[in-house]
Amino acid sequence: MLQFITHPSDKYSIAEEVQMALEGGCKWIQLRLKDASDEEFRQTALEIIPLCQESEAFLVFDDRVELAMEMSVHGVHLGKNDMNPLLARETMGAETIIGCTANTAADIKGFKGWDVDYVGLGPFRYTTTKEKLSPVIGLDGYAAIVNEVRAEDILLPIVAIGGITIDDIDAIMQTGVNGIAMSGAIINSPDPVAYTRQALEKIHEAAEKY
Ligand code: TZP
Ligand code: MG
Repeated sequence: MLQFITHPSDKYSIAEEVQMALEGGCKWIQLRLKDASDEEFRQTALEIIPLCQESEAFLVFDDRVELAMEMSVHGVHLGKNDMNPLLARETMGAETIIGCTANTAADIKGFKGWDVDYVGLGPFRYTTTKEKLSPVIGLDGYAAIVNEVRAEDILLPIVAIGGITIDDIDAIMQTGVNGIAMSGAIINSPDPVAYTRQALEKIHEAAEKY
C-alpha cells in the first residue's frame, strides 16, 4: 500500500496534488493540513472527497475526528498529540480506519489490543515535511523494530514514513513493513503522476518478493 500525504506546496493546490496521486494509481490519501483552520480544512476536503470517490480511493484525515465524522470519510490518522485512539474508536465506530503514529517498538507494543488499523512508523530519514521530528530510524532501525514487534505476535500493519523516495522502497520493504507513506518525493518530482505510478510498482514488486 502507498499512502499519499498532502503538503502545501508553491506549485500545486492540495486538490491538484491529490488528483495527481490518484491519476498515478494511489488508492490511499491522507489529508494533512497542519496549519489550516477547521473551515479551511473542510473546504479543501470538499474538493478532494469527490476525487477520491471517483477513484475509489480511501481518504483519511490527519486528526480532525469531528470533521472526519461530519464528512463521512474513511478514517483518521492520529499523531501522538491527537485524540487518543481508544476514544477515537469509541467515537467513530468499528468501521472507521484508525491509524496511529509510532516512532519506536515500544510505541507499537503500546497499541496492542487497541483496535488500531495501522501504524505510521517513522521517520525513516530527516524530512522538512514534518516539524518536531522524532529521531530518524533508518533501515537497521526498521528491521530491528519489525523483528521485535513481530516476535511478540503483533501483526499490526506498519507503514514506513518520513523522507522516503522511490530509491528507498525496496530496502525498506525488505525489512518487513507493509506499506509506504510519501509526501514530498511525489509533490516535488518533475512528474508526480509518473512518480506515483513508479512508486506503486516498486511497492508491489517488493511485496511479492519479501
Ligand atoms: N510524519 C512523520 S514524517 C512525516 C510525517 C507526516 C512527513 C512525511 O513526508 P515526506 O515528505 O515523505 O517526508
Ligand atoms: Mg496529527
